[in-house]
Amino acid sequence: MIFSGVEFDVAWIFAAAVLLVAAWLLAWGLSLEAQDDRERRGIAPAGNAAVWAPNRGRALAFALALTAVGLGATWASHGSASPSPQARSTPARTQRAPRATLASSVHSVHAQQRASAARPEPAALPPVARGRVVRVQIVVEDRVFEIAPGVRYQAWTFNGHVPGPIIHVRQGQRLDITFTNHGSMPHSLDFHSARVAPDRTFKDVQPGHSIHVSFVAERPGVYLYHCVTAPAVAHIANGMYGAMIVDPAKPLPHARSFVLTAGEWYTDGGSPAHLDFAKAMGMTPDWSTFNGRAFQYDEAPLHAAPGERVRF
Ligand SMILES: [Cu+2]
Repeated sequence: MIFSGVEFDVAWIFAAAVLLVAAWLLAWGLSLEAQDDRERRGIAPAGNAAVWAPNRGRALAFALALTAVGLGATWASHGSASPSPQARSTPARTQRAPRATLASSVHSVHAQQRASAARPEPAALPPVARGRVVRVQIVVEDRVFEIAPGVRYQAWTFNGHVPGPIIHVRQGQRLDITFTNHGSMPHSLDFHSARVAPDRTFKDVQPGHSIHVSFVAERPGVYLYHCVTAPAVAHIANGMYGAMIVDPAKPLPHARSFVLTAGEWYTDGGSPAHLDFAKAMGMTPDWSTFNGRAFQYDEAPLHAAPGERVRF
């Protein structure tokens, strides 16, 4: 909406209405108090409408003034209500994403992070799955999510997250994995913890199809699993990786345990950003992250008690 050469949108009209009502109520409350005071001091008779009329007038004037001040202050701090037509027509892909270098302003990154609505990816190691056979569902989904404060990326995900789900089993347990591809191209799974024939188990799964994989976790350790569809670099760089923890048959001493999966993002600067394959091949990431998103544990740190054993 254009008004006197200035653009307003619905949010501004709503804000003005709310301010007006709030200011009116405040002014009315003040005038009621003043009236009470007059009555207590015997200046005004109770319930005299003649006294109320000027009070209402003053309240309305006060409300209008307060609304004008509120809108003016908001305008001054945020600028125009809507982007200019020129700004709207500027292609988003021409905006460059910030690089994760020391040259970046720490203050500006932190300020952006505080404005971020994304929740931190859980870092706590989930308990070991129960039973002789552990059933795991992994679903491929294309999803846009925030890889750093203010930076959105068109990712290929396992179960909607980067990294994929933490798989925690004990040595000797059998995994029974159902892998479903809801993505837009063929994908696959490669478990470094599995000693199986890769051409049979890790084959490409077409969109809309599923595959069933089963193997025994024979060796304890911390393993990568990832999509291995060619070019695997692109699939991993787009988010298709996760961690699998195989505890030794004899349990380790109890510890507060965290999983921090390192990852790198190579962005083309678009919004949402896509993979810059040349950057990936050159190993020049824009963002290096733990559990998919830069700075997420800065404001949601991992906690441990003094003297507590911690395992990463
Ligand atoms: Cu893939």
